[in-house]
Amino acid sequence: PLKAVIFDLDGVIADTAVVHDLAWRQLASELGVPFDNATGERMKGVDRLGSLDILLERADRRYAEHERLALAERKNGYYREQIERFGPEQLLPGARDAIAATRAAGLKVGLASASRNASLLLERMGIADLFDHVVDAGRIARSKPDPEIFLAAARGLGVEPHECLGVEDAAAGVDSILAAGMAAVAVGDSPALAHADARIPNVAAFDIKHYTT
Ligand code: B16
Ligand code: MG
Repeated sequence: PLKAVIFDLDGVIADTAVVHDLAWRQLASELGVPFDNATGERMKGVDRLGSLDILLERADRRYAEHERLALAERKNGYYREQIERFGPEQLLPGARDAIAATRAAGLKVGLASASRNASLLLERMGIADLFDHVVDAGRIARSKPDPEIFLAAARGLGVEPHECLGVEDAAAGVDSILAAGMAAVAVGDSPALAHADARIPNVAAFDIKHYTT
């Protein structure tokens, strides 16, 4: 039986995908590196340095480690400037209800986010109290699509992976959930999400009854 639901943050609960995208675009334009929609799509669910590597694939020179760290830090500054102003308005429609309904059904609720800004976002949006356990990129060694982050979330919740359902908007995230031995619900209509067990257009369409009966 299902005992827990583990949500992704960016693109599922919080309206941050476009904020990340704009911050990366700003950095790309400063570096004179081309950036298109496909580049942005590939970065979803990928951690900060991994995303920078995707951006730099089209750079005309190599960047040393210390330069890469400084560029990642610069992008994070642009991102932080925006999320400092975040409040409950930036919750995606239906997100709070989906989490509350999951709790009301007697299930545990976890968060598995590649973002090191995850805790700050939960606080700003006023939903930190709704999670039984939060795992972000700062607590794990291997990023999505590796299963580590979802496995760590299950462990923190005190449940087995096969008792969990993961909810993700990114292909790397769905891969991570499935590799962890969990059922995956994909949010969005990207063809890259076709391998999930179920698909919903957005988190407002998440109905916990659908998975518990
Ligand atoms: P930060 P998620 C991911 O969060 C985003 O989807 C991804 O685009 C971003 O690069 C990553 O967090 C790292 O974020 O720079 O804040 O540490 O979707 O796993 O919640
Ligand atoms: Mg996401």
